[in-house]
This record gives sequence, structure tokens and C-alpha cells, in this order.
Amino acid sequence: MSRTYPLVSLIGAPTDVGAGHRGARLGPEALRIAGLGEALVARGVDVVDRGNLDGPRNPWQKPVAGYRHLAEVVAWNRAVMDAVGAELRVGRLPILLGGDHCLGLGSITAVARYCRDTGKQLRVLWLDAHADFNTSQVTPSGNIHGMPVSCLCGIGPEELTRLGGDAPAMRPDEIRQIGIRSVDPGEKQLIQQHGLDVYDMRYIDEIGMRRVMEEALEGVDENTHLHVSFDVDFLDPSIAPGVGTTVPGGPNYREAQLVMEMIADSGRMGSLDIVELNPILDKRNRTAKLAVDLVESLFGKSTLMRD
Ligand code: B3U
Ligand code: MN
Ligand code: MN
Repeated sequence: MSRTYPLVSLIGAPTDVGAGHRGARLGPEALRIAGLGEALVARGVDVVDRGNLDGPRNPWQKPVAGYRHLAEVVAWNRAVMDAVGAELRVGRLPILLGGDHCLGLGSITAVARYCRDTGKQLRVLWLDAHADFNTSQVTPSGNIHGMPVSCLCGIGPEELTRLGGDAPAMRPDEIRQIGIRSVDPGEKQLIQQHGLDVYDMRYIDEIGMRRVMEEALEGVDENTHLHVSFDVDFLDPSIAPGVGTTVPGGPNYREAQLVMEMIADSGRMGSLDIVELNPILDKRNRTAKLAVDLVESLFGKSTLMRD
């Protein structure tokens, strides 16, 4: 099979304003040092590193009315939305280097707008230990990295749900969540109420990752823009210790590779977030190196030729 390699732009967003631990702001550098750009170049990809975005510092304050650092989260997400949107409009595939997962909001808002403008079908794959579907009423922490999916679906503060204009960025039926194993009680009810498609670890254990991915990719066609939002805590902590909120019982190395390989085989990935990598908690940049390894598979690296 001959692949056409996309043009890729790396965008760093060095912030942890949406998280409960500091350190994810160092994620972009850790990914660069682990050789992300070089690995893609070695695969024949045209890579441009746009450097890091600017935004407010992390004031490290307590939540106000259920949100921590709302103004700072809005500012960072506006910057991300503009940067991701600009890359899509010139035909490049943006890779957002987070930063915490609140940034998925800006990134996916830009992707959703691009899909609307170009008549493409949007499909988001949310690889995560968490559903990130909290609201200010049910959040146990006030951390906005636990809320981007609800905000994208129009549930949340106006500043975040209307980042890209009048309508919510996406519908719940446009997202598939994979690897989920930590959901808060109120969040659980909201997921049910809004009919999110969640492939939790129990389901993965029962039917296996191959079938899960076949289901998650069902309906993806030539007209689909596939956005992959990869929260590194998706991975089992035994292989990926460098994240703020580890949850045991995640996908192992082989399962994670299969996820990436099957996404690559779809040929439809048009944008990617790599978030929540926290080098402060890592061991010798091991988690960043693993993320790079998995991204190589996302861009078609495989052991043998396959057709
Ligand atoms: N659900 C918890 C924990 C959490 C969500 N996302 C991350 N952690 N990374 C919360 O605080 O909303
Ligand atoms: Mn997340
Ligand atoms: Mn997570």
C-alpha cells in the first residue's frame, strides 16, 4: 500500500492551567527532546515546528464557582484554536503538544469549524483514562481538564462552549471514548443522559481492542476528518508513569500500538493532540519516548508491509 504522507505542523502549548498538578507545561519540550519531529521526518513526513504559543502563567489558585483558572483556560484555548485552525486552512495536519487536556477544547473547536466549512464529517477519538465530561456542578476538583468534552458538546460556561461561535462545537455522537476507567459519580449520569459512546476498560477486556477499534472507526469514510485526542494517561501507568493522574488498569503496550496502527490504516487522521505528559513525574523521559513511539505507528510505521 502506498501512503501519502501529510504535511505536519507541531504546535506547543506549554500550560497546565487546567490541571491539578503542575508540570504538563513542560510537555512540549519533553516531546521534542524525545525526538518527535525527527521520528516523523524519518517516516518521510514534512514537519514544521511552529514553536510554542504564549498565554497566561498558571496562577495556581483555588476554584471559583466550580472552575479553576477559567480566564486563563479561555485565553490558552483561544490561542490554540487560532493556531490549529490556521494549519488546517493551509492543508497541514496540526499536532498539538500539550499542555493539559483542557486544550482539547480549542483544538477540537478549530477542527469542528474546519469540518463545517469544508463539508467533512467529524469523528473524534478520545483516548483517555477519564471521560472529561464533568461540569462545574459535579466536578470533584474544579480542574477544567476534566471538562473539555462536556464543553465541546455545549455543556459548560459560555466562554468555553461558544469559543468557536454560536453553536456547540460538536454533537455527542461525533466522539468515541476509548480506555476509560475513571468516571466521577455525577459525570456518569451526564454520560448516560447525553448518550456518549464510551469504550471502557471492561468492554475492551471483554471484546478485545481490535473489535473496539473496528466499532470506534465504523462509518469513517473518505469524507471523514478523524481527530485523535491522545491523553497520555490512557496508557497503563506501568508503561507511562509521566502523567499527573495515573489510573491503573489501562491498555498495555501492544494494545496501544494496535489502536495507533488501526487509526493509521484508516488513512483519515487529520489532526492530533498529545496531552497531559508531565515530565516532572516521568522517569528519564520514558513516557515521552513511548508517546513518540506510538505516534510513529499513528503515521504508519509497521513491522511488515501490509496491504
Ligand atoms: N475526573 C477528575 C479527574 C481527572 C479528569 N481528567 C483528569 N483527571 N486528567 C476531575 O478532576 O474531573
Ligand atoms: Mn483527558
Ligand atoms: Mn486523563
